[in-house]
Amino acid sequence: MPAARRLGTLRGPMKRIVILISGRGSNMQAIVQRCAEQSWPARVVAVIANRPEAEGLAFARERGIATAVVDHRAQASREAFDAALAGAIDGFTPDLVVLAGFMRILGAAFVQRYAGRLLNIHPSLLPAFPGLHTHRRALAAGCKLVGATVHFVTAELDHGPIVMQSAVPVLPGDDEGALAERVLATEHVIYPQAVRWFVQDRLVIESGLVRQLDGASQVLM
Ligand code: NHR
Ligand code: GAR
Repeated sequence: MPAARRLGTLRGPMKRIVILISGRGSNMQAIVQRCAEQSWPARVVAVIANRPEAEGLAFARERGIATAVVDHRAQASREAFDAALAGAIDGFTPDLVVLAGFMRILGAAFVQRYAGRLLNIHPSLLPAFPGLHTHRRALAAGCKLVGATVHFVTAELDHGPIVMQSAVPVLPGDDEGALAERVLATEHVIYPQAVRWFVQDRLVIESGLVRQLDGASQVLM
C-alpha cells in the first residue's frame, strides 16, 4: 500500500465510494459521471454486483473502475452472502456504500457494519410501497403522483432516514414501463445530488431525520 494511503493526513478529503448493483446500473453510471464532471471530493473505487451478468459491470470496466462479483447463488445462506459481500466491500475501504438497483435484502449485521454510510434509492415515494413492484402497485392503487426516494439503509427494509425525494405525475395510459422510465429519469438527478451532499459532509441525521446543512431543497418536482 502506498504511504499516502496509510497516512490519514495525506489521504485528504477524497471519499471512497463503493457501488452495489444487480443489473443495468444506470444510477451507478449517473453517479460516476456526475462525480467526474463536477469534481466531487470523491472517487468511485469499485462496483460490486451480486450477479455476474449484471450489465453495469461493463461500464465500470470501461471506465477503469475495479469490479467484483459476489454471486448470492454460490452462498449457502443469506448470512454467508452478507459476510462475503462485506469482505469484498471492505477490501476497498469505502467511506460510503451505495445501493443502486441492488436487489438482495441485507441482514441487520451487514447494515450495522455500514451504519450512517449506506445509501439506497427506492422507486417509490416512501413510506408508500416499500419492497418490490412499486410501479405496478402504485398504478393499482390509483396514485396520481409517484416518485423515488434516496434513504439511509436501516435493518427495516426501505424505512431508513430520507435524504431526498422526487415526484412525477401518473399520466393517462401509463403502464408499468412508462412509469418506471419517468421515475428513473428523476433518480438520475436525485441520487447523484444525495451522494454529492454526503461526500461534501453536508448531511446530518437528527432524530431519524436527514437535514441538508445548507438548507438546500431535498425535493425534486
Ligand atoms: N436491506 C435492508 N436491510 N434495508 C433496506 O432498506 C434495503 C436492503 C436491501 C436492499 C433495496 C430495495 C429497494 O429499494 C434494498 C434496501 C430487494 C428487495 C427484495 O425483496 C426488496 C427491496 C430492495 C431490494 N429482494 C429479494 C430478496 O429475497 C430478491 C429479489 C430479486 O433477486 O429479484 O432478497 O426496494
Ligand atoms: C431503479 O429504478 C431503482 O430505483 C430500482 O431498480 C432500478 C435499477 O435501475 N431499485 C429497486 O427496485 C430496488 N428494489 P439501474 O440498475 O439502471 O440503476
